[in-house]
Amino acid sequence: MQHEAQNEILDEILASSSLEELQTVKTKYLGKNGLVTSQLKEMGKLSPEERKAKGAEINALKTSLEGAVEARKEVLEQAALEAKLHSEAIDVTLPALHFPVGGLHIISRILADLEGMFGRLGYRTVLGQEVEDDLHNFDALNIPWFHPARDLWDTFWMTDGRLLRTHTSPMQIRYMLEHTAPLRITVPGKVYRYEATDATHESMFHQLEGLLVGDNIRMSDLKGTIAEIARGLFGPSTKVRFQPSYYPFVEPGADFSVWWENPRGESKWLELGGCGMVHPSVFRAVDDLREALGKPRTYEGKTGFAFGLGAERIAMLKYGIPDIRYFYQNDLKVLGQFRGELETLSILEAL
Ligand code: YSA
Repeated sequence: MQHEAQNEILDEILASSSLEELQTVKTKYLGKNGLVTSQLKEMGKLSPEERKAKGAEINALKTSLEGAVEARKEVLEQAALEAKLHSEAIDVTLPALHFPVGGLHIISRILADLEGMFGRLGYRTVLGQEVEDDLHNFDALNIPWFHPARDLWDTFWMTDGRLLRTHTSPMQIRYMLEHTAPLRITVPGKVYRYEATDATHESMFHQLEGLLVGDNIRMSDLKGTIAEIARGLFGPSTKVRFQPSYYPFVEPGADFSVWWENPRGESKWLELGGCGMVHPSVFRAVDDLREALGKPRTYEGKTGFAFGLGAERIAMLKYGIPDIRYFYQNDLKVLGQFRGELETLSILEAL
């Protein structure tokens, strides 16, 4: 082959700009049907002397082309590697991506705090059901169907006669049906009221019920417990006030409030919940139901106290939140200010 033609092939090899292109050129000249191979096939027609000379010439061409292909391959592979490294380079000076991190809702945190405080006083957390019946939500709590006190709890009734619990108190009955005294429980959870919403009232909110039953339990035990929890929530100098109040399932009954001062200089008594000494009629109703279930009557002669706290009211008080509706409008600008660490407390699984 003439020198010029050989140089042209070498130029073609050098001009290939990718490994694929190089492979095409290689096949064209060195492949099975390539130029070099076809020249080798032609050699059969030559005389022995010519064959020798031609053979040497073709082999030299072949070696030179193979060398050039190999050299070009190395160059292209290196370039491909560099391009890949470049494209994958990490620029550590770029601003970091922002991944928003979630947190516990403020009400979940209040309930978790309460669970911790009552837990240290020996209370066990139990969960009730949100869909309740007349018997547990009202009748067994000394609120028969004709009792005017039913008006205190505007109720969402379901078409099958059941209702959305209006308070966490039905769990008092359910727990006493299954357990005997002495007992101390708290029941956190959602409750529902068919009422118009305003700055301090929602139609769905959270309560924490408490029940302690034993022997010789007195009103002073109740007052001490509530005062202890209020100070745990709002600080050691918190003032707590009890005022007589009426709940059919306690006698005597009371509402309790804490003295609330905010940075704007406003201050007032803010009601947190209701409480009282468990009414003997409630113990009697529980014993009647236990008897009907074939269980011994064990509550006659027992004494105990119960209370129900509003979790939203506590959060409003603690953080100076002026309107209860902020909690469930899900505005992250509001809720994000109260984000807490994730805790694995049993009540959180149910909320
Ligand atoms: C009373 C005596 C006991 O021995 C045991 C429990 C109770 C509490 C009773 N079951 C009850 O539900 N009382 S209550 O209707 O006055 O509600 C208790 C607390 O829930 C209130 O003090 C208030 O803090 C909160 N609350 C009531 N209605 C609310 C509300 N919070 C937000 N929105 C509403 N609509």
